[in-house]
Formats: sequence, structure tokens, C-alpha cells
Amino acid sequence: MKKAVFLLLAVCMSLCVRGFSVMAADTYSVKVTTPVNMTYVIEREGDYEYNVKAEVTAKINDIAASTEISLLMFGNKNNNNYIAGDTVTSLTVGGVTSNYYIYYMDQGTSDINGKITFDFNVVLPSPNKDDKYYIWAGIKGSNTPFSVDDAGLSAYGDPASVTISADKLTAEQGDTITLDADVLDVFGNSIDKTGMSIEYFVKDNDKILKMGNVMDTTLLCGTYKLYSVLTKSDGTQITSNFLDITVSEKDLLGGCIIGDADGDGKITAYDAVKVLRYIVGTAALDKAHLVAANVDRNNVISITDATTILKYVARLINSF
Ligand SMILES: [Ca+2]
Ligand SMILES: [Ca+2]
Repeated sequence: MKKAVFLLLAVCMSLCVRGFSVMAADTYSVKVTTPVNMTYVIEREGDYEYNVKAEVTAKINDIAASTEISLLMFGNKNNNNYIAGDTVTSLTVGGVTSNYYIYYMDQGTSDINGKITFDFNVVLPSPNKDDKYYIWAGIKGSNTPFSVDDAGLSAYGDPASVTISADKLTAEQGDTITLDADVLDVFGNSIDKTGMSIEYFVKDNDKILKMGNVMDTTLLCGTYKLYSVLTKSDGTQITSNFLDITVSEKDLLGGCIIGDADGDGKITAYDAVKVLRYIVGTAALDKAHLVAANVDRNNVISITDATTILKYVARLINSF
């Protein structure tokens, strides 16, 4: 529907206290008891785009019947920050008249039960926490009483970004680093993250390892990027910023020899066996022997460590 036509309609609605014409020959003074009932859902589609579903039921003198329904979505724009060319309309809300920006307008005819559903998308650029938006639905020719509600924004409390933090950015091997994530909505409000699915990751060159929110640096030495990922209830994910963590070398061997995973003072095939047993979960390694077994000095005890020890035993290499 053309804006100009609608505005004419709006002017008519605001100026006219008229009867509702049921038949051409008869004019009634209308008692509109429950003119419009409206329920609506607003869901955020993109950063600033919202989908609105408004179900309207209209009754005239308590009787539901097909009738022409108009709908408006309006509000202050970016905290009254209007630009040239914006259409601003004077509307009365709760007895107070002020200028509003109209984001959407439409009209249609309800079914015989008085029902009609409006489904549309609106863009609310740079929404401000204090902005208010309204949806109005009314019957053409009637000026009382409007169903005006504070639509609110479901984006409040809806996760929009995640910020990762750590209790320290530099550590020595063997230190633990405790991570935390702050979840914010589109307005920058911190959200209670209880019950949310947040996972933590460390990126080591092109490798990505998942970890808990406490990072054990025993096997790490170097600079790593940490980040967290929030999985929302609808399955979509939000990745946090990256944190650079530097772990510096420390003598963690405690008198152990690198490669001597079983701690008998010699490097033999049994050390490779010990590493393999550790990998499959049938043997344990204490912190010093974890470092001793990690002969390639990366951040994981793997089959590579076992084969490297075997190469040393077979004299294919002469150092780790
Ligand atoms: Ca040994
Ligand atoms: Ca290793």
C-alpha cells in the first residue's frame, strides 16, 4: 500500500470520530468493545533486521467478522537522530502526542473469524538500548481504543558477541591459565551465561585443540591463540576474539632425561612402550615424565613421540 494513501487513512483515523458503516443506508454509533487483540513475536534475523509476526483479531460489538485491519510499526529513530528525507508522523501513544518514524505499514482484510496475520521484516539500524518501538493495529474508520504496546526487542539478552579473557597472558610451562568468557547482547549488555554451551580452544599454528576453561601449559612452549565458541540454542555459533598467550620454557624434567618415559635412567624400547600405553590409557605419567615423554616438544603425547624414541633406540637419530 502506498504511504500517501496510508497517511491519509491515518489522518482520518486520528481526526474522525465516526460511526462504523455496516450498511450503506444505516449508520451506527459504534461501540467498539474489544476492537483489536494482537499478539506478536519479534525475532532478530541479522544484526539489525527483525522479523515481526503479528496476529490480529478484530471484533465489532463483540462479533468477529472480516474487516479491514491496518497495522503500523513505529518508534523513535536512533534516539531521535533523524536524517533528511525521513518520514516523521505525529501519533498519540498513551495520551501523549509526539513524532515517530514509521518503520512499516500495511493493511489487509481479516478472515470471517476476524483474524489476520502480518509477517514482515524491518531494519532498525543501530538500535539503542533506550529506543522504543511500537506496533499498532486498528480498524479502519474507528479511532478507539488503539492497541498500542511496547514491543520491546527480543535482542535484549540474545547473545551477540563473546569476549574471552584469561587470568594471565604469559606463563611458564607447568602453570595453569584460567579462562573466562563474557557473553554480550547487541547492546553490549553482559548476559548471564549459566547453562550456555561455551567451549575453549587453543590454536597452535594450523592445529586447533579443544580444552576446558583451565589450560594446562605443561606441554606447551611458545605463543598460542586462545578463543572460545558459544553455541546458541538454535545451533548457530559465535566465535570470540583471540587472546595471545605466551608460555615460556621451564625445567620441568626434574632430573629426568628427555625420552626416558619410564624413569629408569635409560632410553630403551620400553620407553616407547610406556608412551603407547599412556596413549591407550593403560599407564600414567607424572608431570616430569609427561615432559620427558614428549620428545618432539609439541603440546601432545602422541604416537610420534613413541616412534621418535624407537628411532633413537635404533640409532636412526642421535638426539631429540
Ligand atoms: Ca627408560
Ligand atoms: Ca609430542
